[in-house]
Amino acid sequence: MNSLDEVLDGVKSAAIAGHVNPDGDCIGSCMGLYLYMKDNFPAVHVDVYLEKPGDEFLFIRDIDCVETEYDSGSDYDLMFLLDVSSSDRIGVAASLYECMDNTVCLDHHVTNKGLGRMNRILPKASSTCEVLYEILDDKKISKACAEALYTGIVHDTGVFQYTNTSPATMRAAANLMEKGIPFSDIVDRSFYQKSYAQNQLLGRTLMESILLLDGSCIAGVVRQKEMEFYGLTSRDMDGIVSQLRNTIGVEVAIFLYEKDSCQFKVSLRSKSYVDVSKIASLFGGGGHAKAAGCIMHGTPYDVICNLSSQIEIQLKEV
Ligand SMILES: [Mn+2]
Repeated sequence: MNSLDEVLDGVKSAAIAGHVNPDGDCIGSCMGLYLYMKDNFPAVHVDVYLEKPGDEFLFIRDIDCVETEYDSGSDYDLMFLLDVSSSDRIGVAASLYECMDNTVCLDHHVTNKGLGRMNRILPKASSTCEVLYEILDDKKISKACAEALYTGIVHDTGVFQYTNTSPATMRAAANLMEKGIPFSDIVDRSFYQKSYAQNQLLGRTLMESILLLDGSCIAGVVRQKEMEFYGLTSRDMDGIVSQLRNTIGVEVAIFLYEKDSCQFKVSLRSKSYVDVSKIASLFGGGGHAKAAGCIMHGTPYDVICNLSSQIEIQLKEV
């Protein structure tokens, strides 16, 4: 698959779907593709299915057109799966996927085994937005589409910081910048800006974090009652794990937040040599070498012990 044109040949209707709990890259790639198709393929009917995007993404054009529920009466010639690594991660359009034969998956998760009938999965790419950008015609990318794609690249590279950032990433970002997008505002508004309550919880989580494995691992936990106290939800937890990872001497950061009683969403980040996607996979999750996640059950103590023993195995291999 080298271009979107070949994928859309003969297609009259298409659905675009991202993953559960959509992040900047998921929203940016879904909206980027949606806007590109609206701008350049007006004859193709296109719908985008996502869980309600966070307020920090409201600047993206037509984000109010996102469908947050799938009506089983709607059918399509083609379904795009963007930034989705496995079928259990498809968000609101999961039941559509089950009855679709013609599916195209664009992704960069190393754990993706080929979710679509056609796949473009590039584990070395910074983001799904970068994977998508490569099959679009740059001349046909509007400013609004460029804003969406730039947002995704910014989010998945931690503002061009993580090692998944390559010269190709920078070239794609530079070309998007040429469209005259407000790049500084996009970074500030969608990535760095936090509410007062989010900062309060971040500070508290850092204060109560613990160091393990001689300081090479750090763990932070947020319980349900704390989220309730600050009036926060799961999507407000973004950024806590990367702040934990910033600690000098730490190779792996573990962040847990309680989804249900004794059920935790686990985020793992590593700095240089531990492959956290392998650890997340052991517990039924997935992701990338340096950023991965899974769901685990038990007390925070049990969960952290189970994770840290796996981390220790990899630390000893070095
Ligand atoms: Mn991504």
